[in-house]
Amino acid sequence: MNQRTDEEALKAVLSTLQAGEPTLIATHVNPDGDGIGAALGVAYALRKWGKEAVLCCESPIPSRYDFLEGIDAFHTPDQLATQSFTRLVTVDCGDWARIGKVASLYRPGMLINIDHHETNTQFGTINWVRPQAAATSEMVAELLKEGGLPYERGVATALFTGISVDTGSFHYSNTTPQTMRQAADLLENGVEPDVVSDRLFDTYTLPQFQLMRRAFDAMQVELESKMAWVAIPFEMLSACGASQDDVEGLVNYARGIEGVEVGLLFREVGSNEVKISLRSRKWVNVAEIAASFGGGGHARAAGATLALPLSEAIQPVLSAVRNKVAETFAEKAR
Ligand SMILES: [Mn+2]
Repeated sequence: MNQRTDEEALKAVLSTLQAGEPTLIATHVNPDGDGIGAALGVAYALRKWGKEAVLCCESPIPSRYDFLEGIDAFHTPDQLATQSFTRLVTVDCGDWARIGKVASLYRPGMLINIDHHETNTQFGTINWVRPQAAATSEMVAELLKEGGLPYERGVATALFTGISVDTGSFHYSNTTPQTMRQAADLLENGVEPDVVSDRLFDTYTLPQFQLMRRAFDAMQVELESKMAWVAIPFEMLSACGASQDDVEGLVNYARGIEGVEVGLLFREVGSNEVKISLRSRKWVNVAEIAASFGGGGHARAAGATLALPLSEAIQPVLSAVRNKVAETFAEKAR
């Protein structure tokens, strides 16, 4: 496969989207604001060009994104089971497995992979992968501009939401001048930043609050290994009436403790399935740790899924993190 430059990839995505129909647009399982915002952005572009766009995600869309225009257009693969598509756009998916059951709707034809994960496996027919982008939504915002489309308030809000989520409200090191310029462009088109941040960062449900209480209590801090971690068994969720989605932000509190370099969260999702989320403060490349367990992500935020019971998943991951922290700081001291 020929390697396109970033600009060539953007142009190829643009001309391919404008040419064909209908197109299935998918984001990853357990979707986040970036995948959702980027998907809504691509759907908006296709509709503006008079093309049919169908949105799909294996998991339900978390209710906190209800305020986004067009959010009801997301289908589950089951709802589309009688259909198939030869054109597919994946957004914010580092590898093919991330779209989960949506894959069953695709008959190989044209696969456009738009993503910003450094670990992206280039699984598309056209791969537009830009690791230096803070968010896939940032890339899609550029795609719209390049395609000559206006940022209507609804789509601007969706894309701003995506950028906001992946930068932790413009906190993280991935926030570049380009990110800010792109966000500013969106703000000029009617985005209400207070509404977005209230929904994303400053509101939690009562079950979510109960879960935070318990998770904080269970958090283990190992300052010698510059790590804090917590395991969320099923029972903890059900006791609080919380959902899997409510677990998402907890790992940031682990990393937030002074002296901690890596925050780590284990989440039991099945009797033989554990998700791990990793966050680092400044030095440790957690994407490498995640990759060693079959996952991926970014240097400061990554994750993986382990086919093990919770009790067996914890020790190997803790060892890997301890080793990586020790190695990173030994190198740094050299
Ligand atoms: Mn993203």
